[in-house]
Amino acid sequence: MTLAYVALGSNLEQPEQQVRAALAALGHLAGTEMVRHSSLYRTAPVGYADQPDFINAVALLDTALPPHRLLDELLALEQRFGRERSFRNAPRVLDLDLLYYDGVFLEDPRLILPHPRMHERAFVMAPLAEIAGGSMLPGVGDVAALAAALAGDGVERLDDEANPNKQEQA
Ligand code: PH2
Ligand code: MG
Ligand code: MG
Repeated sequence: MTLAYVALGSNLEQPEQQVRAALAALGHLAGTEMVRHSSLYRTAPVGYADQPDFINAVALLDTALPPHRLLDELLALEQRFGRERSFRNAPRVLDLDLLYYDGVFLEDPRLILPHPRMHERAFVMAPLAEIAGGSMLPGVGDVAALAAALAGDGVERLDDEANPNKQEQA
């Protein structure tokens, strides 16, 4: 069992539906199962502000794919959803970022693990804390504490009765 956390983001073309469809598609990747995923979050854009709010979520996958193969599958899925790349942090139909892969540390031109900026982004840490709150991730830290330090900045959890993984927050 190899656990990998993936961040999802969309702010174009009905982002909620894009993220829900992408969550379903992740569980159908070769050799991969969805373990659980967070609720959807509406989040203010970070980095390049002049664009629509995002819908973000985080998924925990159990995968037989090695890290670069999983990355290839994530990028292929972005393509299938119609992702176009214009400039850095531009609005997008679907962004899938590999956050963390089974405690692996690596850095090459295509992939850095763990994701180097995840701990400073509330749009990643809030949904991650929902599904991995008790976890201490090597190279990242105490997920709940990091998320708490960001204080949910610009992040609002959507009511999601349909999500069986939903956990009430204190
Ligand atoms: N992704 C970025 C840059 N800024 N802001 C929000 N709220 N959500 C994102 O997913 C996001 C962002 C780069 O991938
Ligand atoms: Mg991203
Ligand atoms: Mg990306």
